[in-house]
Amino acid sequence: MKTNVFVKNLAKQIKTMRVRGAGEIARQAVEALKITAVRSNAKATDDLTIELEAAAHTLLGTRPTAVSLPNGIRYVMYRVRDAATKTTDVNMLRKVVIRSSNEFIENSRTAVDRIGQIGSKRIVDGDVVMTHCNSTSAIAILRSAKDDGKRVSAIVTESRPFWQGKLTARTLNNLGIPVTYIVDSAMRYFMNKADKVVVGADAVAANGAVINKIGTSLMALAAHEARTQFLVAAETYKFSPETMVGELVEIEERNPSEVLPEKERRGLKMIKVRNPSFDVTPPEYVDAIVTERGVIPPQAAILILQESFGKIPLEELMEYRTIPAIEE
Ligand code: RUB
Repeated sequence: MKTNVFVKNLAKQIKTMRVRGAGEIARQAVEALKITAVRSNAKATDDLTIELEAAAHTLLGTRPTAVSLPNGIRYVMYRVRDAATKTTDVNMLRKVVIRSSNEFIENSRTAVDRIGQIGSKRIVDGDVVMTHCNSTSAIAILRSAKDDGKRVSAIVTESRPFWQGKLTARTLNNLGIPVTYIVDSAMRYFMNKADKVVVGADAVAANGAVINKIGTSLMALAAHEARTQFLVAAETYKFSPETMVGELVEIEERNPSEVLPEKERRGLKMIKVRNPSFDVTPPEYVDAIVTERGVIPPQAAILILQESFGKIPLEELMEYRTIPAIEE
């Protein structure tokens, strides 16, 4: 079964990071499932299901680390599969896709707002908050704290090689939050100027380990050394169910050209460039995870996972998981 053009285009945008950030990837992937259902000419529920499975497969092959992507797809596809056992009316099934997609997207946006409100309670007037990369949820905390009347300022790292720090700095600037913009390697130098660190997450493992932009674990280490509180802002759909059975979250390794352009590498046969996009921060370095359900210690991640996925059979969970990106 071929994937439709809309899904193919979105897959390309995710791979090339024109669409990026764990929450946004999930929302757009789920929206693409909805559009697939709306535009489909399928006359039978089986045919619509096959089209949706093909779209899901293409989207799961885009980027391997953000667990929000398979979790968003699971949210819709479990409901589709369940409905397909109960109806042969293709329009009914289409409605299930539309309803569940809208529900996921709305819940996701509400979750980010809730994280902002909950996380803001952890920020005190005058706090300097260090952040890394570009996380909607981490920014939501700073925005809420400002809205709550607290004077906050931020230290923002560039987040090379993709420079997501520029997006964060610009957004905070536009919110009227003062920013000190630094190179990644200055994070330890500035750590004792920060009262707190707030970062986002691409995935949270069952043991509370946090997977986020490369450099996050260094920031956690520096925070630990300086006794600076290290907070993670993560919606619960970023918690990885596979890690409950000992699976690891795959760390995406991107094209070396993002680090060193090909023309600069030409002829330098002894140089190999590595470009891991994420790293793993062990739970010992995480003080708390701010979720839309409340603030939890990293050790309680397993409880969130059991609550969210405990009733789903393992083989079903394993069916929708990120797969290595397919080069086209
Ligand atoms: C983005 C990144 C963000 C998380 C959380 O990496 O590491 O911190 O995805 O973002 P990339 P959000 O730019 O490689 O996608 O809170 O917006 O979901």
